[in-house]
Amino acid sequence: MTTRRKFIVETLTSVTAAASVIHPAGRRISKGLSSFEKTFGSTKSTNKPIVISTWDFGIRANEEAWKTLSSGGRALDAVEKGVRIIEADPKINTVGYGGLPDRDGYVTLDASIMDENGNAGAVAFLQHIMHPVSVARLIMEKTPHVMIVGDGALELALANGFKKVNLLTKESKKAWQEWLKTSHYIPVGKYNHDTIGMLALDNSGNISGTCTTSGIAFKYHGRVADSAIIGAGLFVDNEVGAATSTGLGESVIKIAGSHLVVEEMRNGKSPKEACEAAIKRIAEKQKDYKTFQVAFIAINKQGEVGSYAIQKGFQYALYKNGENKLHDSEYLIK
Ligand code: SD4
Repeated sequence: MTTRRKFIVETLTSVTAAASVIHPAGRRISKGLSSFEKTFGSTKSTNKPIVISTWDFGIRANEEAWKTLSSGGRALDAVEKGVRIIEADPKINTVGYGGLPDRDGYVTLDASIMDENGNAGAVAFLQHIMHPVSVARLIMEKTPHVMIVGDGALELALANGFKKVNLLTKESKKAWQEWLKTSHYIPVGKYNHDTIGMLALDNSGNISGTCTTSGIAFKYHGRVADSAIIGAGLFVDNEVGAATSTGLGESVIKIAGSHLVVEEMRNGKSPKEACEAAIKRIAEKQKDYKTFQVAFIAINKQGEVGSYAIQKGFQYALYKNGENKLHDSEYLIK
């Protein structure tokens, strides 16, 4: 006679066996588990909530995001609030207010956001608004579109209560005037980038992400790069995970970087392995890859994280289990 306990164990074993396949790379991956997981919960350990973001200023952004996450809030709210701290900081000259201008002296901002339902919003070539992340969210939630740029985005923001501000600080203006003396443009500089990308998994198990930047300093007027492009600088698939990037945006766009990272996770790779695969794709396809920096960070549904960069020096901030720490990323060029 089958006891109830034995029946449950046997049922679980057969459901698990039926629902798991061995990936060619040897990792056991979950396939079609959603009804199983709905009934019995995840078979893997879960670190929730968790937030990860790029560079050392990610520590401060994580701190803010954690307030929302630790009180049971939504990952979408957490990532928006987190990166707003960096957007508003005039001392950070790569994001939002205080960002270095383009070659003509205009500060133009790019941002994107995605929620757990696959909704996406993006804004590019936006001037005079301190919080492009919130404009991206506005576009996602209040318009039928994914991306609005330039004057149209500014008009939309102003009509929805955003304030018009001068984003060019004294310091950034001075740096631009200094640059004008030579007008030497080095978009491929290894260190000319510090975009903030942030990914979070909330207590409900939902993932959201965002990416926001003033882009590469002294870029062409009108230049838009990965941070505003869904699939390049940011991608979230709540069934699998999320990824975001920093570094030379043109390079990331050419391989649809963040989407590639998420697809690699879907096919069984860990977040770190997936980031590494995307960096290796750049190295295979772009001959000049040694001359610039690109880095990805990623998170999966189980709350595992990872990162990989082309060059040494990339760091990411990770807040989990109540601890907020800066980590050195692994990288390709040793
Ligand atoms: C861009 N990915 O615009 C961004 C650069 C970056 O701080 O990381 N900027 O290409």
